[in-house]
Amino acid sequence: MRIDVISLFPEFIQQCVSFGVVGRAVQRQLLHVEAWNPRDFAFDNYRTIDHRPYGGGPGMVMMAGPLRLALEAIRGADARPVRTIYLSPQGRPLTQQRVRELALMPRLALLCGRYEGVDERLLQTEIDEEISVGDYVLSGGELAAAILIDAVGRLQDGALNAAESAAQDSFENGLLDCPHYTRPEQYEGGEVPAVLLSGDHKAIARWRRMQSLGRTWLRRPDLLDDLELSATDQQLLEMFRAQMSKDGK
Ligand code: 4H6
Repeated sequence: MRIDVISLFPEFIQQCVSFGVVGRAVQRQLLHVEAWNPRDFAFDNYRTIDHRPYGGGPGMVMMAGPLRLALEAIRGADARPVRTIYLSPQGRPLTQQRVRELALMPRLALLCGRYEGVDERLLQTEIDEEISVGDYVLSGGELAAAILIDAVGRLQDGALNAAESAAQDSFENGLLDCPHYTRPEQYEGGEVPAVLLSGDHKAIARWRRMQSLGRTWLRRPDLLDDLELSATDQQLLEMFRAQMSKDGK
């Protein structure tokens, strides 16, 4: 997969994809990320890419012209079709479901806004999809783009090793992850749940499923609305609730 990013801070984008799982995917050539500076497509000697907003008001707006030229160069850099995405607070909230779909595309082009954003006419004519990474405001689209690249990059075939693939099952199944424990057995008075030390693999799997269900119910009940729980899952959730009221938590 190839991802082109239009950003006033191309070095930041390159840095973001140089570590961990995604860095490894880039090294293995499962993922290619190219960053483009709109200033390189400006029309004047000052390399101007922004201007004052029509109608007045504070701040500046990124001009359509240089961004269109950048996108044209990006399209020409590879014959495969490109899906163009603008990262903004006005976008549709990103979900793991959409991440899975985007991860299958041959090419993405990500437009990172700065200042007050981008001239609406560029968005109307050049952008396929507007995405938000959450209901909060960032000073630029770069971190949002980095989130999207990370999420789709780690899903490229061969990016994750066996252990990492297993670990992702948790959110993939629509539930929150269960708690995890490692050495030492006693830590600052906190104990490891006895079942995890029992060696009873079926009991451990049941406990983890119960914790996943219980935590989703407590923290993200909205996620349960989208699921059809099996009879076993409903029982496990009942057990979680019963234990909670017993423990007075
Ligand atoms: C487009 C339009 C994405 C991009 C405006 C980007 C949050 C998200 C930006 C802006 C982003 C998200 C510029 C508006 C700075 C605020 C860049 N913020 N902003 N939730 N900021 O995905 O001022």
